[in-house]
Amino acid sequence: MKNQEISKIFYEIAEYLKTERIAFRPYAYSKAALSLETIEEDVSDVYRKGGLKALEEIPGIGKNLALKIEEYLKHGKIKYYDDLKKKLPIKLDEITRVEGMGPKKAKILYEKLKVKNLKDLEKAAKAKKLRGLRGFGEKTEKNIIEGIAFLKRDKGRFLLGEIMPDVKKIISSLKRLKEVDRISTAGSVRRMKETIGDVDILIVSKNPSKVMDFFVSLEGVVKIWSKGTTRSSIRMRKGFDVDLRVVPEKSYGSALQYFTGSKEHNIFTRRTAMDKGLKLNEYGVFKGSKMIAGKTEEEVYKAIGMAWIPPEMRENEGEIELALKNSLPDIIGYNDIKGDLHTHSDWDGGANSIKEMAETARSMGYDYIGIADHTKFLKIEHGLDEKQLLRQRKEIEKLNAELSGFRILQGCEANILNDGLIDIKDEVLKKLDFVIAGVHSSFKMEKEKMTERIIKAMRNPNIDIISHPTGRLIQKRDEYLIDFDKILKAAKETGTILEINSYPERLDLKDFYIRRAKEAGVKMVINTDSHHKDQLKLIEYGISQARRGWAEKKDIINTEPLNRLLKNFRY
Ligand code: DGT
Ligand code: CA
Ligand code: CA
Repeated sequence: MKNQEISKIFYEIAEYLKTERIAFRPYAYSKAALSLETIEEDVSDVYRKGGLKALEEIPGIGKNLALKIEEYLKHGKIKYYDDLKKKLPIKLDEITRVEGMGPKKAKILYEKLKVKNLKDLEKAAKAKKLRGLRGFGEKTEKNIIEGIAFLKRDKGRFLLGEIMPDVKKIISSLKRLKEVDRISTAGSVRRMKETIGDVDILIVSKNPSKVMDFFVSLEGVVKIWSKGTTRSSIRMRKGFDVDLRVVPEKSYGSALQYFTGSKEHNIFTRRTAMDKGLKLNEYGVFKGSKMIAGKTEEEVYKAIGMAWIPPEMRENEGEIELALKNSLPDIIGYNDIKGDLHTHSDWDGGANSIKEMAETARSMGYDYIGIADHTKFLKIEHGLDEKQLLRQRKEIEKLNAELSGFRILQGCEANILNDGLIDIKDEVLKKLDFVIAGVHSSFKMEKEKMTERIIKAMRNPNIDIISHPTGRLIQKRDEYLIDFDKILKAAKETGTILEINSYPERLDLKDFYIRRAKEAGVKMVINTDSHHKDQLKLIEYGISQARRGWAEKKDIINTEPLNRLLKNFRY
């Protein structure tokens, strides 16, 4: 699909333009890039069917950008982009992946030190050559070195949300083969882990060589590591590997159990089987030489004396003990969410109007949506001030009057300032249906101060939800320092709800904290933080994270119908 290629170029153009002093153009490009990345249709098809006009109908794409897309579809390149690259011949996307390294800084480093890529940057920072340059101090230099180390640490792993759409496509093409009798993902993908080393797929087939021929010739395969009748392994263009195994029908359940892992979970299940005088491996459960189970996972778990365990829980965190007592928690299901409370509209520069966001939410079967645009402290995000919020309130009331059986709620995502105060006046916050507050600045505070800052916000009775409570960006930025127990205690006292943000690089709260919140009796909400209507579907990753954190339906407020949901909000 060309969408990803063009989107990547647009993102890069935005970065290049940010090195210059042009106010709005970079923003237009990144908005268009986001739009291309998230729409379902292939732009080539859109263009083939409706030409330039149809391209212009894609949200965020105007005349000028439509022409650039056309140019790429016709000639495989965009001259404007090539010219920008010639002017500044550096690996801008690589360099700006380092937390704290923006495009402007990258340009300065190229001009002063000829830094062209990550390697040059690391060398220069370690040689202490950055300090003293405009905008660089000893601290920035240290942050850059840390940022580079961070990038290296997770090398070779991919964000779940980054590759899941590809995995789904691969599975559905394989499913269409008549030679495929059964198919499932296994490994970390099936456990919905936040990052993935490689993708594992299991198949039952009477004609494995046909399946393997098809598998290694899938669209997007750039390398075939191995090809056999029971196992093949390929690399996809995005850089990740896929392992396909064909297993006998009678062992499908035990193979699935084995290859789903985790390894730690498997070690414990195998030991449990041994304690009962049984043998468990990828071929089945055996009593002596007699196979007593293997066809389905349910019968495998049953044979070793435990309840079937949802894959997201298989991390050897105590789930096996509970399964043995048949007292696993009844974790939230993928269809339990009734509405998304953290979405952005075009009022703060999101890609879609409030109405479009609401229509999409409704088409997903939701009962409500919360519009929670950024507020004024965040100038780069076009944050709304008090007046705009009140105007938006009117628009939402008007839209609601035309709707029945669905409700748009007005919230906002206000900023928790350094001193714990909120950047919007209380009398306006009071008028909204609910208020989200989050930390969007000064991430490097001391633990105690950061904890106090957030707790102070929680004590403001207008604040209902804390967004992405730990601030981490997977593979990019560590969480900020907080005393999570204190945060939980304050949340419990004040009735503040903690968010599970579904954005693939956030997944914040993460599984470990979700379990602690649940144990402390603190309520949570699963939100997407969508800036585009097509991102509403990211909810799947928030739900999987909640499942990994053993959250039940009753722990998550947006599983409740509207009337009950509203009771969670204080004002
Ligand atoms: P990843 O790929 O790093 O994200 O993580 P996984 O869990 O997908 O690991 P992977 O692909 O190496 O192996 C898939 C599953 O196969 C793993 O979750 C459990 C099982 N497995 C692999 N190697 C071993 C092993 O040495 N012992 C046991 N008990 N299980 C294994
Ligand atoms: Ca794997
Ligand atoms: Ca594997």
